Amino acid sequence: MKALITGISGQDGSFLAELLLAKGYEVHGIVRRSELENPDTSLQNLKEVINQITLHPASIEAYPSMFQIVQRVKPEECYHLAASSFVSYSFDDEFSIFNSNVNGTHYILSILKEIAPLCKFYFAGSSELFGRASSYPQNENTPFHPRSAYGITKATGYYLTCNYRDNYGLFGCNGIAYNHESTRRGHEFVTRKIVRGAVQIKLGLTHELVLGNLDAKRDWGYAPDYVKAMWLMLQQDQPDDYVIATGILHSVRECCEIAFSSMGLNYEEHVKVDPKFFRPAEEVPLVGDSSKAHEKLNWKPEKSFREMIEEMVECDIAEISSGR
Ligand code: G4F
Repeated sequence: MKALITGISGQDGSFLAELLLAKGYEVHGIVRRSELENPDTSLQNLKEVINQITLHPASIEAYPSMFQIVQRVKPEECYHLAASSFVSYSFDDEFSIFNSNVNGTHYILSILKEIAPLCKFYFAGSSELFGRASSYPQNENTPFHPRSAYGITKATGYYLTCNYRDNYGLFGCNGIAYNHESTRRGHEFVTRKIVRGAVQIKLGLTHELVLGNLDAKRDWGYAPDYVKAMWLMLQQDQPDDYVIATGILHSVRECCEIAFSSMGLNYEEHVKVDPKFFRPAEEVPLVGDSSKAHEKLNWKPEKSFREMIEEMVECDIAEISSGR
């Protein structure tokens, strides 16, 4: 089986590549040319598997190069994970987010339709589709109400995938994944920011961590559990859309408590709050109901929030202590 992964160097892409290799797949990935030029930093997540995969340099916003890659690889499964993924509530740089997230998705769908119509397609949707949600927990029938540029682009990708499925018979699936984290999470996201800050404080490298709203809550899962769900979706007889979530809310404060206390520290002595990191409050919490994935895919999250944060702490202690 041959798979093509866009965004292979990211958190989800790298875990998915490992999963597919373990299942005997031939794995191809698309990366930016600049990443190939700086492999030690940009391809860090792929270091264990770099010699077992084929990387193709391209920008997902460039139709001709994407066309050539799909023509060359002829994938049987395509996982479209590449996106500009930091949620921008201020609509900063909205045009480039739209360009990569909307055009990139549209180009790939159109190319598959033209030259690989039997290729199964996974689109990385997001809980940000629900945005200002009307009810909770959200499931596949909850109306979308995105309220960020990012959320709007993900809603567009979702509908593009549905349309290629309905109108052209493409095997396209949308995964509506809630927040998922790991030792490979980018430093701008709050779990990694907390873990990294706590470890730096423990090691005496800094003395405080500045965060936004400590009472903000999220449904946080473990990224390796979530990539299993992506693969499972493409193994079904029929394409469909699934919410992937734990169904459990935790606060930013709880994350601080776990990370700091695992190293014998009290977060209250080190964490400061700065309103510049605040976002508009959610009246209805974003928490998912993944019963459909449980029933149809036999999928359920395995690692707990506490176990995940403690794993991230251990990893960052090792990384920072070895100078990485
Ligand atoms: O870690 P975050 O920045 O993730 P966010 O915005 O929920 O988005 C992530 O999950 C989405 C759903 O899967 C994805 F679509 C998206 O691509 C991304 O992966 O923020 C989590 C929460 C928010 O409520 C935020 O307001 O943490 C709160 N928070 C509080 N202080 C902070 C901070 N977030 C960040 N990044 N930095 C802070 O200092």
